Amino acid sequence: QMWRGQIARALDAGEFVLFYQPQFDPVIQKVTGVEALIRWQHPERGLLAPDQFLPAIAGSELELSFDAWVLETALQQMEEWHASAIMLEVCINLSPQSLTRADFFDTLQNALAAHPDVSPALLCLEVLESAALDDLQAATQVMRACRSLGVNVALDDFGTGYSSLTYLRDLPVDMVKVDRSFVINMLEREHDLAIVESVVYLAKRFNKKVVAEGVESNAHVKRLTQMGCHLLQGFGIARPMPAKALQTWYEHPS
Ligand code: G
Ligand code: G
Ligand code: MN
Ligand code: NA
Repeated sequence: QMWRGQIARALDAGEFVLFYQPQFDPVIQKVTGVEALIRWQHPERGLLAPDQFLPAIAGSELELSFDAWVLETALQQMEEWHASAIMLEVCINLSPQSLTRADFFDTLQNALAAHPDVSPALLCLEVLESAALDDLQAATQVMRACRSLGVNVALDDFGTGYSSLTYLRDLPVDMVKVDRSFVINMLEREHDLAIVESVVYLAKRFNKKVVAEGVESNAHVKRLTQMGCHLLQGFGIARPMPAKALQTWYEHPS
């Protein structure tokens, strides 16, 4: 069991890193964006995945510090990539509570102001529908405020929560991410395929960008491209990787 104190200390000690997983546009055959995924480079335990430490801080003030750190780190990375003419959209994951807190808007505005060379249009905030579920009105307001700064908002893990269609209809989001649990087995399970096809169709009817996660094979790429899915993300494209590796991979795709 990780204690919050340990995690807070590790954040101060700079032990967290962002990995980046490419998002591939099958029409232009190019990677146009990445999702930032946090990892803990623990001095004794090695590289830890988010599910090994994020649950321990869920709902706490410390979780808000992580959101701010992720935002700042992503913007610094974008600035660095821009200097190498790498103009990738960067999607970050926000904790559910940030979405319903008015002060997240100030955090975002200040962070963007500190990085004037980064285009807000290249930043995307991934939020869970469960976050909106807590307080739909507050979430809608925070999303609108964030979008007024020019950043994009994506509904993450779509299809796994409750009342998904209401959220798709009512929430001011630019993008929908089809949860990987539907995508992974869609080539073997007719019902999973039906869900993926329906979500892609609906998202497009709502004029939203649609991203499939869990794209594990070339067969997935082919089927999702036929469906008209805008962006593909998964091990079949590339695994999440450190910033340096991402840049090398992007400049010299294998
Ligand atoms: O990277 P991985 O597949 O292990 O991520 C597992 C879960 O952790 C995913 O649901 C992802 O959304 C979440 N996650 C990854 N990075 C972050 C982050 O920086 N902040 C938050 N709040 N969640 C994250
Ligand atoms: O919940 P969220 O979508 O943010 O989670 C992203 C997580 O999914 C990351 O931890 C990443 O490692 C994982 N992931 C990314 N691509 C694949 C994939 O193709 N298959 C599986 N099983 N997991 C994936
Ligand atoms: Mn995500
Ligand atoms: Na997701």
